[in-house]
Amino acid sequence: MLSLRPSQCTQVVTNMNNLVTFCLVSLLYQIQFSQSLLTTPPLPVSPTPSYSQLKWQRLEIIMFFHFGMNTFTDSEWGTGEENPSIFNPTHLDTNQWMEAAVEAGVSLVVLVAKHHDGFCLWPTQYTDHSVKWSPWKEGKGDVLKEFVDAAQARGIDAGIYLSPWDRHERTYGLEVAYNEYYLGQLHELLTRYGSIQEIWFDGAKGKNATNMTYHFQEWFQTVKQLQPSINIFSDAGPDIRWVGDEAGSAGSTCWSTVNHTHLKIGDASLEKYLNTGDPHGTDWVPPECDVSIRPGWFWHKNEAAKSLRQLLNIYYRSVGRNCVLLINVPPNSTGLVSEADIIRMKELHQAIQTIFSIDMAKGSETKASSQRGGTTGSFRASNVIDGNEDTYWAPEERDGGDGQGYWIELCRFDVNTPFNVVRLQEAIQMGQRIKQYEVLVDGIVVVNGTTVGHKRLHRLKWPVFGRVIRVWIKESRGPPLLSAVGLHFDPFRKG
Ligand code: FUL
Repeated sequence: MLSLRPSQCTQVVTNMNNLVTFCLVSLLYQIQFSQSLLTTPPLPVSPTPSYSQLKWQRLEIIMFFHFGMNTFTDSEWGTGEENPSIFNPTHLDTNQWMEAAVEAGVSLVVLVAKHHDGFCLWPTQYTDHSVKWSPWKEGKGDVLKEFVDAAQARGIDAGIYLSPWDRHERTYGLEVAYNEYYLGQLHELLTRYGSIQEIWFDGAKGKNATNMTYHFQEWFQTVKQLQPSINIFSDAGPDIRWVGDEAGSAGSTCWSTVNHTHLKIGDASLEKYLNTGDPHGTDWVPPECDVSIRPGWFWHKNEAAKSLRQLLNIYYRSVGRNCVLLINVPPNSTGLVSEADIIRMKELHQAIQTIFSIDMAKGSETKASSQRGGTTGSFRASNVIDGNEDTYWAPEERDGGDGQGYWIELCRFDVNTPFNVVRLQEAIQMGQRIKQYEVLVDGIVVVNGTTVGHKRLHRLKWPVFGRVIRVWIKESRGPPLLSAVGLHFDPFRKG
């Protein structure tokens, strides 16, 4: 008789006889199953993401380009009094910028078309404070057009940042006139350059800035009329929210949901709320973590890129906490991205691939507290290791009713390969549900977590050699739906 300890896998086919029996039984089962009806999917738990939000979330890393007057004046916030004659990038090459994006495996790039100093990188018809009045290409250039064309040539989507705070524009402070001015610029940006996938409304404003009421609702309405599939970013969404800091770090509890009525653009007291979201939130407004590869947002001669180690930490605290990471790589005053920054982005991409291309959960035997539709149905436990984000494990509705929660277990055949990263992913198309969980390896708790969302990465202090991995979901909004459980080895992790 074969006796198995709990930490051993239970389904081992040892000889030919067993194999033949197994095949026959599965064939009979399949015949019977093919005649039965398919189990329906569970109901989603509201709120849920839109198509554009879901597409954006799966990008995971996107890129920001801060380039403009500040690049030439060595500042971060210009005064608005700079002369357009200063803007003269002798080697501007947006194709080279896109190399940085390609090397980083990024497929959405966002350009700062106008920063707080009001200087416009496209030849707007509403002010003379633009590239049209600069020596660059004798005033015939359009940085935004070159940016969008270079992106498109590589299948990369484009986004735009247009600062509401404008220190140059003389109508700033006049409610109707400035709101109309801003709307006029939005029209230019969203009708001249093809499809734009993201737009940034920055709430930043100097302490002594002129008082001004922005008509955000009218602006947002116009944006959606002109670009229906765009995602609008601001402190308050409506599609993407600011994460509440500029360090690229989300809360270790991070909900994609918030209560829209609690939010106000430019209100610094909301930073904590934005950082963690709201389990009772009525609106799906996931966070984006913006951070610069260098200390400043704009290029400065004496600044250098963050180390790979720092960037990896940022990755774990952003993408690994249910966010999209928006990383800024600022072109220099010649109009090129520094080679060192391109190399660093490439290193980051390669490091992420090194860590996550091998999944030690693959091939495990799976079981769960229950499986909606049974072990061969569409919601079986093995969906968490099939490499497909669209399939997921769903427990039975009645499961979890005993107050013990829900669990799923992976039994690894190869215990000689250690892992030090646990990856969990929820099927967020059905709503974000998980509130509290533990991960146990051979009965020992190695992770205590709260939210999961699109992706939750846990870096363990030490490599672990274990056979049975249990994800035990203790609290959730309805039955938890897991689309992935991954086990990886991070060689960059010291410990
Ligand atoms: C902030 C701005 O003030 C910074 O200059 C930068 O553009 C950053 C992304 O947003 O609010």
